[in-house]
Amino acid sequence: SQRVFSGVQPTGNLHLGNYLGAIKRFAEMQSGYDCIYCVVDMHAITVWQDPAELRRSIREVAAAFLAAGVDGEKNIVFNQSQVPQHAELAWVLNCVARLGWLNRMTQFKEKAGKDRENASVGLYAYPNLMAADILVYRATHVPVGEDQKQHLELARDIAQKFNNDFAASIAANGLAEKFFPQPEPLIAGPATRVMSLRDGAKKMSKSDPSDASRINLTDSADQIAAKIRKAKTDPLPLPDAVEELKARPEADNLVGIYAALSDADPAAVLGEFGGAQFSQFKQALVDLAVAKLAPINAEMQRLLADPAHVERVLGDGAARAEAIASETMNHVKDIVGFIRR
Ligand code: AQP
Repeated sequence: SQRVFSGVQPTGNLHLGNYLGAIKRFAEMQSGYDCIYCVVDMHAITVWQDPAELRRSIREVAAAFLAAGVDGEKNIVFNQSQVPQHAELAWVLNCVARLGWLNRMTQFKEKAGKDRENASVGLYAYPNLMAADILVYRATHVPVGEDQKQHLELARDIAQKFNNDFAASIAANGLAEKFFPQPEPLIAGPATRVMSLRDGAKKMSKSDPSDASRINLTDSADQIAAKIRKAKTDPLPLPDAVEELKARPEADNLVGIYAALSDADPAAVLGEFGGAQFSQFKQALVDLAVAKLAPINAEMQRLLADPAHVERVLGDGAARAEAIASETMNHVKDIVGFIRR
């Protein structure tokens, strides 16, 4: 069967990149797949988080999933730390993945910065936990933004090495040869890498110190309008052809955002706005962004007014997630040679 897994970290400032690259697509995939969406709180603590703020953020990400149209009853919405099999499988995968593989991860290098000796061991091992998140459900498809591509490739390598290292034991336990399927990244559409509104060379990110660099899902209509009007652009009018966007990163970004929000492609957007001045295009983008994001924000606030309800959705999702994850983990224990209770 085809199963989707994906996650978002509860690290504050959910933004338009998280929405277009991930959360919007989570909702869209529900029609074709059985879907598991996770608030990855164990990933969040690879960098220190204020405990009260972390709890607030977990509810906020869950509310964003639901407000964007994810059905928490038909599908599974939960937070990672409620399902202990993620950590259990991650340990086994720590022993499968090679140091050399992790040493190549560019996100660790970026996030650890110059003071690498002082980064947490968790930040370094993060991609193994992410592989466990996906593989514990034996998920086949993972919708993510472009920045997660390398981690997905690592998850595929880990799955394959596990299947190879334990091939004889997998067979002896009467299990399918490809015990872990190769999870396929789904990185598609015009907004797989939404860029900062202040710098077309940097990705829009939760941790950018400039709030003007991103549109937060909790921004008011006025804040959205002000940020789009102030977004960096070049002085030329919009081009007619998509190829001409390549050398113009800021224009490319705004056209991509417009395309993703209107479920169109960039060529269609330029068909409408080619030759227009940015002032005109930005006004259209403000109207579109507010029309699409304001209802999501309003629904998030409505959900967050009743934290107990959000926590019930998470708890109920966790119970259903654990039923799947514990089955995989029992097989894994048999495969590696542990004795189970
Ligand atoms: N700019 C982006 N464009 C498209 N997709 C994006 N994603 C993140 N930024 C963009 C996608 O959102 C999902 C959840 O991301 P995450 O919270 O798990 O981790 P992240 O990539 O670390 O998010 P940030 O905002 O970039 O945080 P910081 O500032 O801490 O680095 C993922 O599918 C991701 O691809």
